[in-house]
Amino acid sequence: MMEIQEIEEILQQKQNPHRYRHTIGVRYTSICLAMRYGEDLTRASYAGLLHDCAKHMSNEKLLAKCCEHHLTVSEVEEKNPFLLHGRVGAWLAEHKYGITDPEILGAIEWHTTGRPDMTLLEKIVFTADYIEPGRDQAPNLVELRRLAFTDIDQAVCAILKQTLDYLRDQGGEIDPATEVTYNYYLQKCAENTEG
Ligand code: DGI
Ligand code: FE
Ligand code: FE
Repeated sequence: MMEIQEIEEILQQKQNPHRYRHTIGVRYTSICLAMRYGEDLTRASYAGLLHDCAKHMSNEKLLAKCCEHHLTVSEVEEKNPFLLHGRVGAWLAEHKYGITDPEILGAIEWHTTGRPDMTLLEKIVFTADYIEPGRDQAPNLVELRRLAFTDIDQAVCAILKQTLDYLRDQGGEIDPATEVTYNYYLQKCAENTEG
């Protein structure tokens, strides 16, 4: 596994200053959530730092990487290849940055759509990506940031709802993974409040 500092130097070269600041924001927000929920801080640090390590790639390059390395591409992903930056990022994390921990790789792979029954680390990176301090566009950030440190399942659910609302409003094509994940966490949170 490559040292954190070495990965930081590589990503700073590859990413524009805005994206790199987001990357560092997600790294530290993931660490904070790991402190809150009892996840390993080093794993959170690597997963947060590497989550967008394929974000600088063009749509063509993402599709080419998937083809080259035999990574799955769904119909929706073929039409919206930016959705693949998590899967390609997980591949890079393993083969270029030497990450072997499957949970770190999963947190990178699933950070955009989420997936039902995420691991704690996956929920941490998914949430940190949305609430890191540099984010300022999404609605309800004050409430979401509070919720993230109160009940992470509810935070995941609220983030997915806002993402789906945003996509419907903008006419973005909804990946079934996003919808399935939302329904899963909606039901999970309803069960919890029923006691
Ligand atoms: O890579 P980042 O910009 O930091 O964040 P991200 O990986 O969560 O990607 C954010 C974008 O992904 C945001 O514009 C919403 C979009 N997204 C999430 N789920 C879906 C989606 N876009 C489409 N078309 N369909 C989805 O299901
Ligand atoms: Fe991303
Ligand atoms: Fe991100």
